[in-house]
Amino acid sequence: MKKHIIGNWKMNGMQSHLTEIQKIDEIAALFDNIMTGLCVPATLIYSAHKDKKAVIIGAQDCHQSKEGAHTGCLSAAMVKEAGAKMVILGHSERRQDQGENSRLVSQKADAAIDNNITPIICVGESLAQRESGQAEKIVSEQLLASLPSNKPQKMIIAYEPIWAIGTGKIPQMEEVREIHEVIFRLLTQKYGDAANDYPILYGGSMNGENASELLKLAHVDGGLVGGASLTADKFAPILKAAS
Ligand code: G2H
Repeated sequence: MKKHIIGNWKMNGMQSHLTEIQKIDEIAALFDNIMTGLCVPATLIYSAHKDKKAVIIGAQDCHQSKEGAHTGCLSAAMVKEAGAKMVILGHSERRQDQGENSRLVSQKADAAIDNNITPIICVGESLAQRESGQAEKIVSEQLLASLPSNKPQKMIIAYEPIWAIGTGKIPQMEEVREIHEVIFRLLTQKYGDAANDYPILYGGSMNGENASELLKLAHVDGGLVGGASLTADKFAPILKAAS
């Protein structure tokens, strides 16, 4: 499987940053052994996806319903029409800020799949859960409850320990390896050989310095990168490490 390096721009990025996406696209085109993606704010999806050689554009959320009275929300069909080919679902920031739970994430994954968009389903434990030895249990429960109703053709899982997000701290390599193995095992139990087709990404303070060690671990098929995806000069070393 190709390594998947996907940027998550979160609530960052104005029209003036499209030039940065252009630069990232040019660099991504040099690495045809990597699937490079950028999940940008909804306001940038359309402009960002136009005329791209290599980088795949994604959204950061979609609603679980097809359409209707949901002020301020965007359906999977809408982000697809704008140009998104994938969508981040259940990021811990949304689980915290918007109170999203795994059942809702699963419904959103169904909506994404119905519209031919690849769901990127995020799971991860808090520091308190990690310190009390519950990381494996929490991640397993979250994962199983967040998966779509049916076996998907395409799906990406991102393991993001909450305490590593935007903090510059990352877990011990062995801790990352253990959780990725647990995720792979659960996917295999549920989907059989198809589990080999679902990339499992690590997310949380991945950068040009730690990427190569993380990406060498078994079942770490790529990274979901926040801060270090905002500029081409920070993102490029991660692509290089993955190549
Ligand atoms: C984790 C990650 C991107 P950062 O949320 O999904 O962000 O790399 O800034 O920790």
